Amino acid sequence: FTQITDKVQRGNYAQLNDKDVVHFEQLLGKNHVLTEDLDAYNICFQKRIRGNSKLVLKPGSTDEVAAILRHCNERRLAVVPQGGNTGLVGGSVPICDEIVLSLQRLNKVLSVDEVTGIAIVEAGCILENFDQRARDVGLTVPLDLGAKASCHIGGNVSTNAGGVRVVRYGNLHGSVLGVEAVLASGQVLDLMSNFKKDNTGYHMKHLFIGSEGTLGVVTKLSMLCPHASKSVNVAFIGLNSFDDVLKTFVSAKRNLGEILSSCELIDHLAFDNALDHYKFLKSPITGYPFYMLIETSGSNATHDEEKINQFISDGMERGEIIDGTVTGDPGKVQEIWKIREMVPLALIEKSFCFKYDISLPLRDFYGIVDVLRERCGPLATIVCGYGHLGDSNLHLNVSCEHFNEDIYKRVEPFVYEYTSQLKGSISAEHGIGFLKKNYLHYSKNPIAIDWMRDMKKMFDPNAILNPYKMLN
Ligand code: FAD
Ligand code: S2G
Ligand code: ZN
Repeated sequence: FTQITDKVQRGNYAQLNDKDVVHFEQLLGKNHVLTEDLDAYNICFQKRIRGNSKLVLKPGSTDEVAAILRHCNERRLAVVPQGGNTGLVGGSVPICDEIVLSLQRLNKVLSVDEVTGIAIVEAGCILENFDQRARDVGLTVPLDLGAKASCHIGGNVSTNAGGVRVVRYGNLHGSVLGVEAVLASGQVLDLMSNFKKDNTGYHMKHLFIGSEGTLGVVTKLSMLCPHASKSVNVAFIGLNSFDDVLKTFVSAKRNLGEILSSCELIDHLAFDNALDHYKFLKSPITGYPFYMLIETSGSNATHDEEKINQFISDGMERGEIIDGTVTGDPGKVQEIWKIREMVPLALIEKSFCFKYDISLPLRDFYGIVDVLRERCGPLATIVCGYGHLGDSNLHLNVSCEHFNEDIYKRVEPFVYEYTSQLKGSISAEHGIGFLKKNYLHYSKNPIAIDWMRDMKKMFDPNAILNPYKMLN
């Protein structure tokens, strides 16, 4: 563990005592109050942070969440809300000894209406389970990311997660219709809505989308789920230059239009590393500097296949696409998506990696990878880039055997300064959490940060919700 948490001064929160534990056991029942074997809740996904929580609480209802927060607020006990604990910015684990409030038990899909497309779901529902329930009635959740088997929809809302379908469905500010959240005081704020249109005053649901557990605990939400597409095709193509990648992206938007549902980029270092690390991965093509995964989702297979095949052959004719494969076979589609999904895991598993999740102007999307490769030289084992080209969201990774100051000084704050100079975002989709809070000012001006602080004080005057995160 890079003991980055050692330098944190514990806030003046109360210490948990036996009376608190008894109170929670009476409230929740003993088996929903954990005081042992808490590593899974204390350690973040990337194993970079180990908190020191002595208590994990698993409420089974909104009222129980409210009762927990009322008690913690009165006692000034710090709390970290936790979903699937797949977050990548250290936002979901304790930094000191905060109580972990796990939403695991609030995991029901309450309703999915195939006529209106509106689903009502509890925050602790695992994304993949939610999507399965939606598919049972011909709908799908307008969000898909590599962590779907573990992340919760409440965690997705709290981080305003992006994923691989934003180019088609937009982000959660558009598809979430309403939320129910419990404030630090224990007050339940019902902002649920079953309508796309509800212009009655301030649109407060947006405050909880992306607030990373610092303003309230999301317990329920309503979401507009599109119809699952009858015809899904994936093109996996090899290209020689980033210039050709951009041209191909423009052509995809122009010639695939309304059926385009994903446009992902993988550079050869990220691609080769994934195939080298996971022998089960099978790729129809290899040996190119860049790969694009372009997915279409439509309602007419014949129409779609014609369009995507035309798109590929035109791109090859212009020499922008060198090689590629197109498939609508569900098994092969899965196989190709698996390559993209395993890219980040291969990097995390292989060695230490500095991870950057940044929004950059599309023309500058990849330049930073070459610049960093130059800057790090032999200090880095891999400097690679992949991500959501369709959203101008690059995932830049600098890998090295072990964390070392030399390389750290070459990448930070350089990456953030570079991003800020291009007016990009230092966190495109993963949020700020604990790991990025010292860099917030690269993407938010001081006045905006002051207002964020004022809002935090208004919603959580005792600062018990997810302390040490997002704001210094
Ligand atoms: P957690 O990690 O448990 O928590 C995340 C944050 O939300 C924390 O601050 C926590 O306090 C807060 N929180 C959680 N639940 C609640 C709640 N109910 N109420 C209030 N606050 C809450 N992210 C992307 O955006 N796009 C991707 O493509 C993507 N791909 C990933 C791939 C892999 C392999 C992995 C491991 C992660 C990936 N992520 C991605 C990051 C992560 O999955 C997302 O941030 C996800 O939304 C986190 O959901 P979670 O339930 O695990 O939340
Ligand atoms: C992705 C996952 C984690 C990372 O693969 O889309 O969001 O940064 C990322 O590699
Ligand atoms: Zn991503």
